[in-house]
Amino acid sequence: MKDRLRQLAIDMGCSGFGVTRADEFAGVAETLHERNRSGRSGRVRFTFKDPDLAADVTRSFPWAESLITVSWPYLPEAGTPGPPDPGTGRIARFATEDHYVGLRRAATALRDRLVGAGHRATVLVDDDRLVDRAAAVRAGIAWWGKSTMVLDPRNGPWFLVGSVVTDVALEPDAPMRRDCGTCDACIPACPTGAIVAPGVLDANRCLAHWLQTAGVFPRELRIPLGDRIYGCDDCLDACPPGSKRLEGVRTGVGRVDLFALLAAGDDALLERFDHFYIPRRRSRILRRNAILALANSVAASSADPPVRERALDVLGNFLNGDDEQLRLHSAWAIGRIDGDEALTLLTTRLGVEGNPAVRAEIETALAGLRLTGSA
Ligand code: B12
Ligand code: SF4
Ligand code: SF4
Repeated sequence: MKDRLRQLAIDMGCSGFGVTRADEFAGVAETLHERNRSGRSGRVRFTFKDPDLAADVTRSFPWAESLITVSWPYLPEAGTPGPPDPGTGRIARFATEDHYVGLRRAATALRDRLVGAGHRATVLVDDDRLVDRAAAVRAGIAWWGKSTMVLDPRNGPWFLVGSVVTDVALEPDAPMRRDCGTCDACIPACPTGAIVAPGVLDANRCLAHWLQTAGVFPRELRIPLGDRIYGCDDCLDACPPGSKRLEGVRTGVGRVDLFALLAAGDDALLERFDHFYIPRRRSRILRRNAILALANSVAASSADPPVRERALDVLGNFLNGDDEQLRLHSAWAIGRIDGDEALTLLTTRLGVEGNPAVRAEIETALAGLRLTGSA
């Protein structure tokens, strides 16, 4: 049966297939608890919500005997974003489209095959009840990289992971006998120093974490954010085992017109980016990200004056809008673009702004403009 399941997974497009016993993952609950205690789990919850549950599938599925784990490569389809034209933003490759669709379809086919043969089986993909990467490592389809990504020799880190938990006792595979060796390229490649030690991520410094988290985007991460609006690939781009996979990918995929994004209404926005994980489907998070990315994209380039003016126009509307959080981020963004018009926008708003946090942001932006000589 295992061979037939493997063949089905490969036929459906999976690149890796492995089996592990459904026993508790040693050390994983402790790591999750530690990340919660130290605050390194950041604000996302998922598996961190209940570490003991996430580290042991038998707590959720007392009948579980085996975990079948598959990997789903998303290059070359995911592409590469192409030149950073002013006024455009970029989406990390895992989210240029819903690459989970194929993975879920393959995992569902495995489940259906098991259920059809009279067994119990449930698909677990990005589920709070399983640490996907721990399953991939123990099922022998990947090794744990220092970036905390799991890697395989063919795809490097460029794949998603999913599992099927079942009551069939399948022959387990041996874990892969590989590791990163002396490489540590991902650690200095991270623009914010979020990989604080090999295999240890501080989510509070990770751009991918903040791009899907509500609230005020940390000031010290706003410039390193660059033109990203969702996800970050820097530690993956730097990873030598993945470099072959990056050759010949389509370009221009994942570039987004930020002006169009910021002009879109809530429904259009959430529909277009339906596959993003956005807490409580708040379009405000996407707009916040786009405001910061627009400022960085315009400020970092030799943008034509009309593009700068257009950006300041759009940001000025948000600065004078109803949403105090978008006002706050726009104040920073306008200060980042700089120039006389930026100064006028900020000074005028300060005259009427009632929210203390927004006022403070405007004052900081104005102080920055004075330092650069705009005032
Ligand atoms: C929470 C989460 C996030 C959070 C936190 C990430 C993190 N590192 O924990 C944020 C939002 C930051 C995030 C970002 C991304 N994510 Co995410 N995320 C998850 C989620 C939901 C849970 C992850 C989890 O439980 N982490 C728990 C902690 C404890 O795991 P850990 O840090 O890896 O801990 C282990 C290692 O440290 C290792 N270890 C300990 N000591 C040492 C020492 C050495 C030397 C080494 C090598 C290892 C090692 O053991 C620990 C476990 O015991 C999973 C889906 C799922 N349900 O599993 C997807 C998942 C991990 N994400 C995924 C992806 C694609 C991403 C991004 C690449 C997306 C992007 N382009 O922006 C980034 C990558 C950032 C990064 N460097 O990890 C994929 C990863 C696929 C892969 N090939 O690894 C997953 C598996 C989703 C999926 N189903 O495919 N993610
Ligand atoms: S996803 Fe980006 S910010 Fe997060 S650890 Fe990797 S390189 Fe650093
Ligand atoms: S960049 Fe090097 S150290 Fe980091 S995950 Fe890839 S192979 Fe491992």
